[in-house]
Amino acid sequence: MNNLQFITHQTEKYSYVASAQMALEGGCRWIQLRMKDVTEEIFETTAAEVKMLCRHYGAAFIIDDNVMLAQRIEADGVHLGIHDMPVAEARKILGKGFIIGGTANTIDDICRLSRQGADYIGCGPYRFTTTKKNLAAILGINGYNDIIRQMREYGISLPLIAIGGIEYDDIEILLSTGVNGIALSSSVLNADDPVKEMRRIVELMNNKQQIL
Ligand code: TZP
Ligand code: MG
Repeated sequence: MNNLQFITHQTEKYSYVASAQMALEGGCRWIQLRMKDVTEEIFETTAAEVKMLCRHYGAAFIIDDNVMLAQRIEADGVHLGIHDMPVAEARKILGKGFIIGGTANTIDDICRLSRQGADYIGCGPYRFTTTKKNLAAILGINGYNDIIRQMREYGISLPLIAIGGIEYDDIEILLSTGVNGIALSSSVLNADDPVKEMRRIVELMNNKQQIL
């Protein structure tokens, strides 16, 4: 795994699977399958398809929200939001062999995720995005600076990736705050050529420190 996570999304132009395919083709090696408002059956069929793609490209494959599905189809891990199953409970079910990520917006969220044994933290949103409904408070660069400082004070060294409305031109300044990586979706999918845009981002991230 590495320091760049692509979050699948369905757009007018692309299906969930197509979005993952383009990200992989562009060199991303960490995919989170995020599907909202779909049946368990569709989630599972799509997950099986995206898992095969990830295996083909040698990419890590994690599933949003659904711990039992991640276990059933032998994904590499799961990403859990604030209203999903607690990380500690997911860890009991999945054991140490699965990657478990958790969402945070505040230092309190990060302390909780750290205590519960998360492997990484997705922290955001950096700025407004329409990809996710019910966004938490926007952090901006100052928000990440504060959170990274507080993590150091508390001695928490979990890898933290920034998320939410991130574009290519944001990456350098975001990394300068001390965050370890980024997760993104729409800046790639809205580009004229998503594969090319992902390739550009991958090249930038490959020169940076890798996590996990
Ligand atoms: N959580 C906070 S923002 C977000 C998630 C899942 C979506 C990020 O996608 P985008 O399109 O890069 O803003
Ligand atoms: Mg969730």
